[in-house]
Amino acid sequence: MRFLHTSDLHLGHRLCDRDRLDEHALFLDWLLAAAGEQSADYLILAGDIFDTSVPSNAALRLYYRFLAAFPRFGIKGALVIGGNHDSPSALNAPRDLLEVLNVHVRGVVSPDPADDVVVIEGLRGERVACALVPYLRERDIRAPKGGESIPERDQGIREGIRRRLSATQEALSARGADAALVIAHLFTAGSRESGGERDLYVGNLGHIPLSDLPAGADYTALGHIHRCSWPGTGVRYAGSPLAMDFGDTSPKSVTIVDLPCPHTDSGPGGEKLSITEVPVPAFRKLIRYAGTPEEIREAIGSEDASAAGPLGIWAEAQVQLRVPDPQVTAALEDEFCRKGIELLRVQVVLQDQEKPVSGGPGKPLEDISPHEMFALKCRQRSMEPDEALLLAFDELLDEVQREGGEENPGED
Ligand SMILES: [Mn+2]
Repeated sequence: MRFLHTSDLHLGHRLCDRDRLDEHALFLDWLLAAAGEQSADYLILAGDIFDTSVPSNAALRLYYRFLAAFPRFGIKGALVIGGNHDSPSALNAPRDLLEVLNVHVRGVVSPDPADDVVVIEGLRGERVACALVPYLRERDIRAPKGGESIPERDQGIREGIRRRLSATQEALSARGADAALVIAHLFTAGSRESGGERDLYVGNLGHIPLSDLPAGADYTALGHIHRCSWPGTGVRYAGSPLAMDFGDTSPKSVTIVDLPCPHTDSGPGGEKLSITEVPVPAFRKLIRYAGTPEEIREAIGSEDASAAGPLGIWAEAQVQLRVPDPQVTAALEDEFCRKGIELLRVQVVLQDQEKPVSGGPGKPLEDISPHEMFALKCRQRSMEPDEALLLAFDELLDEVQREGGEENPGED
């Protein structure tokens, strides 16, 4: 059976307060066509469907329009889970309705792990058991305990996740299908993250050793990490299909998976698991220009905005100056504009101090999101925040906001 695996769509995402709906609409159209061309049976959306827990109506409309178009492209259905950015209850709300369209959704884990295993059938009668494991929050996996130290709590969370994933494994084997698939939104220790950096993530709810993932899965489709990567055999992050920030230069793709179904399959992929990448075109280029004003001018001089893609270029400039120059932002904005490049953010770094002194072109403090501010503060300390650190920050922020009941009262 053939799947198209993607994740971290972040529909409704805004960059420097500019909405990216046009980009997402082009991407979803492209995704439908790509799935059709590749003859994918099912789509896997491994979490972070939306960027916020209260997506705009425009973002919701994109999502539903996309799901409703499946029959026109020969797509049989989809497997959708909630990520840390999604509201578990909002994603789950249309669950029964979407079931009619063969779209299986889990915004939050069900009390019984067996209820999160869906068996889908292929044309040749092959049966694939799919375990849907949405992002696990502490309340999903254990009862809160008072008076715990931070390491005790961390330990408790890890054990809770381990228990849940092992129950998922049991539920999968109990189904006795021809093949098994796990879809999860979590942060697992890949080879690059092992070692010293690990301590960085203590307290991170999603940090899970590979050995805790259900071992009986023929393929584990992950979401959460925005760079396409494969921490283990048959375990894969498809990565986000669009760059999420100016610093994200990793190549973007969606993953095609041919899952062998030993008793029945003579179709594509044959007896072996086969994984291929389909590159996602850049509908809009995001570019970070860093250097002195002269260096930046030179770099944009060779840029051809008209060849960049249907939506052109959005740029960020990190300008190095020896002495403060109040005119520099306006002057650069002018030059970018003449090149047809939209300059969304200017950061000035005074070379002696190595500290950016502004958050954006005339941007008031309240327009800077906590995520942006954290990244800005890291850079002020000459540390480029990597994705793992930003994810950990987002999770902590999410936790703090939920505990404080600041966002979405009544959200569960
Ligand atoms: Mn994400």
